[in-house]
Amino acid sequence: MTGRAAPRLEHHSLNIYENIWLLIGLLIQLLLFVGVIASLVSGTSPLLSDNTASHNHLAGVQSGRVDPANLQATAFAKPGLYQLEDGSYQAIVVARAFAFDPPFLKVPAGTPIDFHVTAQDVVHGYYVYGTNINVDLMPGQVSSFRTTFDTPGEYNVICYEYCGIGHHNMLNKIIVEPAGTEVPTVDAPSPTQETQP
Ligand SMILES: [Cu+2]
Repeated sequence: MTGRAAPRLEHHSLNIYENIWLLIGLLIQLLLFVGVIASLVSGTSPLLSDNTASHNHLAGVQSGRVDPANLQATAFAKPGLYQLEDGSYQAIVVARAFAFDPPFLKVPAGTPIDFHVTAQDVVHGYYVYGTNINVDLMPGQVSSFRTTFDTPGEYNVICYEYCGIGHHNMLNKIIVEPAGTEVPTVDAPSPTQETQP
């Protein structure tokens, strides 16, 4: 008696496997398509949203970009914490080799704060230790996010992108004061107001 050949799959069952495989591929494509559309509609796509974190227009910022060589003419001329007319807070931060400006930031707890951070010279990072805030800073690109510190205390900020010989010294602090404490703000026109050059 001769050994039986391994059972061969019928032609029609092969077809079924192919169809299942094709269906998986189509589902992945559909998911990607829906994801892209949802991202466009919700405005989470960073290239298409124009500083939507605060829905405020920052002076000198066009499509999320500033001229890093001329920050003096933009909202980044005077970094620090601002309180806007509606009472909300806005933090303006500039990173340059090898320091952050302002050197530390005092903010109140329990209040949403709109951060707008940019780099002046090379790529830096803005990582607030112990939180999920970790933002890449490209020269001239404005990184915006809104956050609320619930727990008062000191939060260390470190540059998270190697930026040169002084990178390890690029430290900063966010001091979160108990809710209701008055914090110093920049005594200057709000950076959301257009300034005449
Ligand atoms: Cu660095």
